[in-house]
Amino acid sequence: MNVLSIAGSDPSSGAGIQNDIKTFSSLGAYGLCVVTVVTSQNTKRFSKMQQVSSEMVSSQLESVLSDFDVNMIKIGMVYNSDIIKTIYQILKKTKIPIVLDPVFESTTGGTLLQKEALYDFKKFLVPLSHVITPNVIEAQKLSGVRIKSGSDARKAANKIQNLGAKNVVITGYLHGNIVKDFVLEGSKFYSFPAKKIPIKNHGSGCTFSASLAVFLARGNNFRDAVKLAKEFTTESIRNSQKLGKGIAIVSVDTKDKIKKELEDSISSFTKIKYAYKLIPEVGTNFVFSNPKPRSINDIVGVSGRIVKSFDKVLVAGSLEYGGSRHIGSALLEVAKKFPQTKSALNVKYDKKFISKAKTKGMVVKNYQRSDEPSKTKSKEGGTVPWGIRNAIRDSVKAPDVIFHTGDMGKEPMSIIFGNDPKDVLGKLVRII
Ligand code: PXL
Repeated sequence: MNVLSIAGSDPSSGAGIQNDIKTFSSLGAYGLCVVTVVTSQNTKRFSKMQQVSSEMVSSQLESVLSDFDVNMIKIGMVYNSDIIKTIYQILKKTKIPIVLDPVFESTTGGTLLQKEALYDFKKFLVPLSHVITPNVIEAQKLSGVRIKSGSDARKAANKIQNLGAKNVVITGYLHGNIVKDFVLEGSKFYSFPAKKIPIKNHGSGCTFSASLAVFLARGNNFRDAVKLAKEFTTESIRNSQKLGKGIAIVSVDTKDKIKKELEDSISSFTKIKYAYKLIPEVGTNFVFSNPKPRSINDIVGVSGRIVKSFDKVLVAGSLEYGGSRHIGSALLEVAKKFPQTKSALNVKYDKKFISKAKTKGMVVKNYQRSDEPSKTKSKEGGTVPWGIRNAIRDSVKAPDVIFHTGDMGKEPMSIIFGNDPKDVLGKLVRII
């Protein structure tokens, strides 16, 4: 998945394109970037800035858009009308969804959008956006509505939507020690409250909009994407670090929910009594997918494998998107037909497990590796998808277990499928 950030450079790497690229990468997306402005700033003060010429902005944009398949675009600091119009000329016809993050002023007091450019910002960029993510102050500037209550926020969001934004998220409305994000999704208005984390930080706005871009690109519905982005941002603030002498910088190297849930279940798996006996010679992988995976890069797995050493179970590697080719591609194939299936784990084939699964009413399917046509056999990585496709060809229900009994030099194997890692583990525990 490729996500493009069009934004300013922040040498402290807390905000701007540096933050965006780190956030994209942390969430498993490939980050592209077009620099609009170079700033000099640190955690204490905002010093200077210099615009990148419109020729260069437009040439950068054309370079990436003509080469990469871009799934989502995030626009951050654009500074003046010249840059706004340059971006507009190139993006006005694009079908790529745009997350527009209006950034007007930095926490350290720097001007990120010239006052006289607000008119063109509203006229040209707001209508291009799939979603716009102002904080309360920015929402007030865009709408002219003073926000002192939830109903004011609703009024402001409606006004911003009338400028042409499809959806609006107003972040950071503070009420006591609760911070609320207000969402106008089409005509639906709702809010997400959370406890305020009392850390003055640099970069949380960029983190929210950049992570929202990834969660939307992953195919989450709008409400879920906003919720996930909020959780990710909250975590990045909670883990923020005082790296310079001034305010803390958000830490976006936090694990997302998919990785966390998988990590918990892997830990539970390793604690199963005699777990080492479940691990085949080629090792085990445990995977968990984003909704609607397009490739194994949307699926988290252990970058090495889960292996055994005598009677110990070792997790060799880290949790990464694209971390498992084998089990990842098996899951991908099942998810094409049964989208609710999002997690899988392979274990040693054992006749007793299979009959137990059948007795318990599970959906058990199998394929014969020896039936594989030479066409897919000769294709690198073609065996698993072929086998899984075959196994579930006539199935009207999502499979719980798919197994094969091996072939010349190929170890027999079972794969357990479920809606999430806990579901998979639950099934495993019932059949062993
Ligand atoms: O957080 C907003 C922001 C965006 N882009 C750049 C910035 C800042 C805040 O400092 O410097 C380049």
